[in-house]
Amino acid sequence: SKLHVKARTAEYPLSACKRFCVSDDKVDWKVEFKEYSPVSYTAPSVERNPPWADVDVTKTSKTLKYNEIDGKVNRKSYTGVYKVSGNLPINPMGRTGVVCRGLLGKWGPNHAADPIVTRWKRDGQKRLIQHKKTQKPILQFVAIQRKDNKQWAIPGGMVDADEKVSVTLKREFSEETLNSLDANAEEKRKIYDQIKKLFKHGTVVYKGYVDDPRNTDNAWMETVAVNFHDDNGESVGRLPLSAGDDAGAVAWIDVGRELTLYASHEELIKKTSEIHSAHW
Ligand code: RP5
Ligand code: MG
Ligand code: MG
Repeated sequence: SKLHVKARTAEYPLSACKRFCVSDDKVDWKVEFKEYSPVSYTAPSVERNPPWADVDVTKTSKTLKYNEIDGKVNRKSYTGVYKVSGNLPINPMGRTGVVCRGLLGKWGPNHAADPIVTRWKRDGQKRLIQHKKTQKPILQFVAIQRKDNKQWAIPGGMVDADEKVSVTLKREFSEETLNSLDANAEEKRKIYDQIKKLFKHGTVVYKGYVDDPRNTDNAWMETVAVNFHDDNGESVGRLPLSAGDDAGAVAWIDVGRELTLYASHEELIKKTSEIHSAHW
């Protein structure tokens, strides 16, 4: 499926590791694939055992509570109950050509949250701009250019241990798009108040598997994508943006089918344009 393509393209990000080739007809675990011999990869950043990573279950007898809330870590999948083979969770979307965790810290689902902040594109008189072809108003969303691969993306991030998704959404948006703002404490407080207000009313666009290039047979990304729309462009739509944290650049980008974005973000933005009957 379209949702599982980048997760099996040849090169694994930030490494020399090449995925074992899995053709479209061999993705499904139910299809026999005797020659399948995926490469094993755990990034040095994960092997160092940082606080955000699990123990290496291939090296200990410790078991994790898969498909459950395991202490402060949510190991449930939005896709349903996933299989566990031995003590390794199995990617519910199929083969990826890589085993172990790669760049991901958690075995099984790695939960993220994606804030999709939108406004309407307007002219100098603040009138909505319609697309010449479709006659539909054009939506804009806040995008960041990721430092790791230079691709444009929604400013999402991982849900921290014990963190509520609603908190992750605000935190990641602030860290990645407003962090290094050249504003004094008072101005920053005002900006944060506006974000808090806008983020009170979100529309869930998607919950589920993400076609992320870091996915493996035993670890994968899942997200909750929520749209926060500034309809009159008077709140967050007016904020000065400033790239911070994992972002190399930040911008309001026009929504349309010619967009190329990181992971499954094109799909998420397309769904958002449908919600608002905007140009696509
Ligand atoms: C994607 O990776 C998610 O959709 C989210 O945008 C992002 C989270 O990972 P980091 O930005 O923390 O690397 O799969
Ligand atoms: Mg991020
Ligand atoms: Mg981040």
